Amino acid sequence: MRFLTAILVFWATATAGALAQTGQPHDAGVNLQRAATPMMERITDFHTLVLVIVTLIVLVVTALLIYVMVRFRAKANPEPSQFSHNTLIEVIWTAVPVLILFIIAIPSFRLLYFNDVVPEADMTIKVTGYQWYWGYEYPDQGIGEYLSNMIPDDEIDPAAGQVRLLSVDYPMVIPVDTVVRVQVTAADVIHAYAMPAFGVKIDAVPGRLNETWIEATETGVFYGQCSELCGQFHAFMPIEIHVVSQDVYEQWSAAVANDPDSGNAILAEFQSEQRDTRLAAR
Ligand SMILES: [Cu+2]
Repeated sequence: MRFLTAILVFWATATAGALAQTGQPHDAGVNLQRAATPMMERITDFHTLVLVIVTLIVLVVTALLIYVMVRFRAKANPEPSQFSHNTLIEVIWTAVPVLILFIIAIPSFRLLYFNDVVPEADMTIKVTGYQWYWGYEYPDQGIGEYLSNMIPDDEIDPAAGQVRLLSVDYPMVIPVDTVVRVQVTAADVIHAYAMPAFGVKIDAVPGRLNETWIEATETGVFYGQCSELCGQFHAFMPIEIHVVSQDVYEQWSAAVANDPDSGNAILAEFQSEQRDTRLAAR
């Protein structure tokens, strides 16, 4: 019992940590990152449902094993019984797993469909994976492709909120509460575009245009990583997405078309405002 309590306390602490820090991994994190899109909310719910089911199965099977080991041990049964079949039991142990699979399959297929079908999108971003960085292009806004490289360790500025191995020089930027169609491809080898807090993970394949969608429900900075082994610097091509308000997005998209650094200045200002509001709210 004390062991279970320890696990629960550990889990609660880890979840509290997740609440403090959205969009990035944190120490002692055992759970999924906190959801920032309807997609990730559904994935988290489904994960919880399956976790409950597998936990119950493990408990029932363990209890049955212990019961059998104790009740039918050789010492207590010097005369073993000779029967070999029990139709009722055999029907039950076939039917119950089938039923459990059905209970899992129905929400699973619904989730797959929700994930696969892009709702009416307000804008489109084309993402291209390269060895070893990402390129972002905004055809609707006339923003040609710009490249996004990881900031090396010796240039990381923690005071500016930069995170080692996750922060990039020019992040992808999207407005909050907007359906964004994301088209993903690659220019050399297969990469994968993954953003845990958004429930997005999609292969970037040369010569193919894969499609997914994001509808971020809160502003902030979110981090992901390439999730397909793509060579020597696979671990060093992170994805950074800034979710900003609609008018900051418009300012950014107007600025970035001419000068990417002025776009970054707008993002930095928005993030420091957000940090101040969060600190004031404490
Ligand atoms: Cu890659």
